Amino acid sequence: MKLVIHLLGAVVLVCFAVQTCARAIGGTPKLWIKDSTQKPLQDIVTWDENSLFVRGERIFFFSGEFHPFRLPVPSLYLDVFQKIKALGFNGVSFYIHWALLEGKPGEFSAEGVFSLEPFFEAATKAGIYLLARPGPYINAEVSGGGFPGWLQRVNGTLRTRDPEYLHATDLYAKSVGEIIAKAQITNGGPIILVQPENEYTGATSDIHPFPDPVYMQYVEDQLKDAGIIVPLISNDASASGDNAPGQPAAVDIYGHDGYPLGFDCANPYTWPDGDLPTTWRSLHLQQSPNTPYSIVEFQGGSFDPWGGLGFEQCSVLLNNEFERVFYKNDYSFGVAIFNIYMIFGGTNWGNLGHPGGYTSYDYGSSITEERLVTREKYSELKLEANFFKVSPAYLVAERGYASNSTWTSSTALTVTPAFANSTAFYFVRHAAYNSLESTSYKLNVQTSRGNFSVPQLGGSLTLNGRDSKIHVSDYDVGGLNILYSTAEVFTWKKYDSKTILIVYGGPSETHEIAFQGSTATLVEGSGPKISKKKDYTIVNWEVSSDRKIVKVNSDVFIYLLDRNSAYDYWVVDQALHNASNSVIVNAGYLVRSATVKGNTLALVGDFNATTTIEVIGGAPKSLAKLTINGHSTPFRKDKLGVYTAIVTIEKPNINIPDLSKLKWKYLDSLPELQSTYSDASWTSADLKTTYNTHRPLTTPTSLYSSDYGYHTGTLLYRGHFTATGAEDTLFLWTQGGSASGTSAFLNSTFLGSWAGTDVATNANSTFTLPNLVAGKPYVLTVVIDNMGLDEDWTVGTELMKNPRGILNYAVSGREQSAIAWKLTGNLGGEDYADRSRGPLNEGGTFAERQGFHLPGAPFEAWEDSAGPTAGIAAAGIGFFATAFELDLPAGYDIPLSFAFTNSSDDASGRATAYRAQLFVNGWQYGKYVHNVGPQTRFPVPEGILDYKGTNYVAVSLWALEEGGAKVEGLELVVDAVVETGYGGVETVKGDTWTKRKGAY
Ligand code: IPT
Repeated sequence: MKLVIHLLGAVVLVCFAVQTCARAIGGTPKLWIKDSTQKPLQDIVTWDENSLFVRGERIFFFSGEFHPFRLPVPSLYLDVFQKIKALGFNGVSFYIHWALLEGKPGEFSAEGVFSLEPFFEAATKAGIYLLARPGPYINAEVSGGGFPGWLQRVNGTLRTRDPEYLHATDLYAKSVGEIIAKAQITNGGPIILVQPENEYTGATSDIHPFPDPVYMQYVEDQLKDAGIIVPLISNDASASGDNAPGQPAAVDIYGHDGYPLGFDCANPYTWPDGDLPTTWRSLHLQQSPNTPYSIVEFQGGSFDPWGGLGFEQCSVLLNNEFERVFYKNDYSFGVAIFNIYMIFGGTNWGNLGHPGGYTSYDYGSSITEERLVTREKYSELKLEANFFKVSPAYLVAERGYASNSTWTSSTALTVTPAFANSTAFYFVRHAAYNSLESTSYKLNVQTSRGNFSVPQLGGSLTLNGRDSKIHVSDYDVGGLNILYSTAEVFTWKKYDSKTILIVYGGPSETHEIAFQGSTATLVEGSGPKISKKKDYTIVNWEVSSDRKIVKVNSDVFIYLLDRNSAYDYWVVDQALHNASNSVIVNAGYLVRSATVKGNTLALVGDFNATTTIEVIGGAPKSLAKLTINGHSTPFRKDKLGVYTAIVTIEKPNINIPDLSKLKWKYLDSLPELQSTYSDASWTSADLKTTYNTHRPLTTPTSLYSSDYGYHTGTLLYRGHFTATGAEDTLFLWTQGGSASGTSAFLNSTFLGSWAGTDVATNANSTFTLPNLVAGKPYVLTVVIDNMGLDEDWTVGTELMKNPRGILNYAVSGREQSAIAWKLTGNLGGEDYADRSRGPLNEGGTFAERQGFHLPGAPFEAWEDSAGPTAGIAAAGIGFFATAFELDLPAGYDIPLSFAFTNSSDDASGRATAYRAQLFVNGWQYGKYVHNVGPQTRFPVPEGILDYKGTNYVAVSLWALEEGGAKVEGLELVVDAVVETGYGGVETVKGDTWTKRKGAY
């Protein structure tokens, strides 16, 4: 329970579980002011009170959050987009991380892996619309919440109208605004929405007025001045109505977010009472009745802090059941712009994260950090999104009231109906949303053929524990009226020759569907009761894994599936934004694309096992050729006109090096401890005042690293003094953020360390000094781990300005001013050396300053070593490097990870304190804190690893204890082997090593 409090500020915590948080963080909910509709500035993306329109076509913007900066392999963007599109989504929302693009004030650069155009191109290729969220503040569990470290020097309150702050944002806003503007749909690009700021919702009481309309308007004008004309949408942190149309500094479309189950993955089966939102629809009608109901971030997983429980556990808390209950509740409110945060989390490589998180940003999302689609929540989401793709009535339906008595026979259930002309949707859940009961019920449907209590042919419906269902009545399936269906609709499609409808239910449930067809026969499977009424037919069955197909009239086929089987079905559009000729296939792991050309059908997909493929609909009339991932595949046609083929998987030979058997080289990475080391080139910490307006100095000169341009990674300080002999102890107050550590040395003597804990953001340490000789010069060396800069969620707290470095110090018997300090972080500070990997990737250790983590480093000349498992024998920092070849077979997706062994807790339960950084071809792809955890396995994507070439891997090992430390084990592991139709992952070419001028 220790976890989240310090992450976002206590104010936010109130809201984690309560929907009444509007009052806590946003003040009184704002009411809508009449006549507040804003006019679009272009005519391609428009909206009404129900939904967006793109080129006049009404759409449900169904989207997932995916941050390009958390996957620095541009050739993999399309892979992720295709996996999102395959869910039945049409959108992606993305943040832009300012700190990566303007490392030095006045120098904006979005090149190489930071260039956004490849992201836009891949989205276009996949048929994905984008919602761009450039901040300037983004939160997002990134360093500074997106703010570059140099904002610690701004004399003005962040996220307010203070001119110095506003001015600081100008170059970024203009530059990034123009990049976004070029990619708007009006210019042929994928961007259809832009969000200014992010959750501009919470402030300390001294910020007046709040929300500050002058500030918000400034941010909106920056975007508009850069040429942005697509609608602006907000992301209020609660349904408070801030900046809604009619309010000051209004956006075009009001949106808010919601994380109803919070971020405590410790108890993944606990759904606290009252956590299900119930008032959002009515608040929407008060706050923004003329805009589509928009949830711009809805919980798709959770972050996890240092010392947390790991993301698998978060994926259990926010699992498929969570999606069924909470997302369906959102649909009952008529959500029409819906963004799941995150759909693919990715990786906090290269120090881009904040101190409240570790390297992985898997988030427990539908798509794993390894880009796998194996979690059940991915499949569940596919069932939901596909339903809305074929249910246009949903968007225009009038929302009814939630009731415990009108629509079912059980008061244990709450049903929220929605009506569009005759079509009705019934969103059913347990009244106690977290109930584990299995509740039997009959549903009261109102249809064009009368009112029925269903099922009519016997049995009853069941809502089994944490579940929610969408029943329909008078639902149009290409001209066939479905009078009602208690089974949920996955998809339907009317082809020239036949119509396919696929419905599903949970295991062993009874379901009933009634339709107005004249004949109905069972053409596959067994069991259903079929009963012909006057002018309609009823089918009633018990769900099992044995598929049933009912043929209605001569050309409609209704597939009755169990949910697990439905997971294997894919609806693949052939056109980018048009579902009119989509192909329905039953194909297992993943289908990326389907293309019909003449009599050929080409399928592209991924297979993790030998799979029987069925083309249910959309194949050419007389299929002559079927290709799967480019290979012509034999097929047969069955009596229903379904084409069947088999993809046989042969697991390839995969040769992965045993890292413990490689030749490693070793270099001392704390040469500062040697008497011959010169820090002449280090930065003198000579500022008598700080630029930091948040924390006054308690030292004679500033020791705040950001005052000197060092904002990332390990920091080092050197304190010179001439002894009087009276010195006994050294007191240090150091701050690096959660899980940070500190080690101190006098000359080459180890004084001690603060090993760090998950929650401590700073530490007071007192070290005993050896006897010093009067008149002799000494030097203190202090190493501090900067875990990233804090976020700035609550305006006015200025938490982003929490300094890093030494906050205070004392050498007993001496004035503070007797110590003359120098410091360093990454070489060059804001004039960072490696432009290709950006301003945050490297920190201040010797090996990093020299660039020895980069491929091409002269490591062959270093000492032979058995590698990180050999370790180092005393406190200090060692640097181990090796190189190996990979030659992995083409045609497979083979995600790899570096796994540290951690079973070394000694008998007292105490883990040796050490920290390691993993560099893969120059990219920092892991920060391992052995004594804090939880992450031990670090996925590294293809493209960072060269799967057909030489890979340079380095591990820095900082031992914080007297006796040094050894990495217990380090292995390269294969996370999965998936045959894939996705080709052409290009290895990212980052800068290689050259001797760095002036490196010290
Ligand atoms: C919301 C932020 O908008 C988003 O950037 C991210 O930090 C997310 O939370 C948590 O992962 S803030 C909301 C929890 C109040």
